[in-house]
Amino acid sequence: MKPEILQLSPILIPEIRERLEELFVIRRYYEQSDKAAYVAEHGAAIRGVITGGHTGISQALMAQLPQLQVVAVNGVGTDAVDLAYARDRGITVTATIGALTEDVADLAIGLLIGVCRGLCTGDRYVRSGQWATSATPLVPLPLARQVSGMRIGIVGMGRVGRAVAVRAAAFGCPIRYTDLQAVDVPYGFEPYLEQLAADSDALILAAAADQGTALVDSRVLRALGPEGYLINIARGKLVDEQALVSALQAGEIAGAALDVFVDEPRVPAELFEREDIVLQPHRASATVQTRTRMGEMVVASLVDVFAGRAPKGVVV
Ligand code: 8YV
Repeated sequence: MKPEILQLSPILIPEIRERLEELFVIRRYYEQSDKAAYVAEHGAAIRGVITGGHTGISQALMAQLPQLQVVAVNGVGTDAVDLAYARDRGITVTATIGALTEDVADLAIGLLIGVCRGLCTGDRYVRSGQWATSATPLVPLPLARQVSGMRIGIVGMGRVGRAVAVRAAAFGCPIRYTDLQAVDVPYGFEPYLEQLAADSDALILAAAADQGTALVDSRVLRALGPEGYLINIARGKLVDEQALVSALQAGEIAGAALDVFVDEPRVPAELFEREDIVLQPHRASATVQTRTRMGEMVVASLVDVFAGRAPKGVVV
């Protein structure tokens, strides 16, 4: 009998979907309008869960799955999984560690360039026909901010933080970082985030959000200052979003580029009209290549656990 899997978020790669269908009975929770009734009907037989990094799984849902052996996170963040509860119940939690590092770092740099060079503003300007009809087409938009050589502050020097640093270094950017402690990297460690912000032209958030606290508050934003940019490719909850909106409105920082938000897919409406902002719908890992690798790791985790083998990427 094929093991039954509750799938909490979609997988977009057809080959991975086919493989999952071959190996398991897939119960698509995310497609159900009456989720409680669906779990009441199928919960007792579920042995595995597939979820996304942002979606995670609550203790309440795990509690309705008495045979649950494994939660395979199709992502690297496990802040939305109740890990303590999973550990107590002996449920294995895996993540696609290492699979998405390069893509997330690529997008961090893309966002940095995007906001500093006003790429989305320029795109809108051309598409809307404003350039063609401008009285001064040779000076179409205000001058942008140079990226090469910017002082970059990285928050979280894990896999993604390091990959961001390598890329930023190639742009001739001096790099400093903060983390819980100094790690073995050729960049300067700054224990205080506020100080790092004060010493940076752009702050790039690449930290895990397991503590659930908003590290970037109004003080950090003020320290970043009116010439400073905030880039977030980690988790929305690392930032006090209202403080960010206020800081932008007051001109306390120069701009922000965000792939993640506190209450996705809801984004503060005050951000929509601003030209000093670049917004993305949480898609830093969303390339065919990376999502294929991630999907393969999810399949392997489930197969390994059901075969009694230790899977890769075990978090708990
Ligand atoms: C994914 C993420 O978008 O890895 C994470 O923690 O948030 C993202 O890479 C997500 O997990 C896709 O399901």
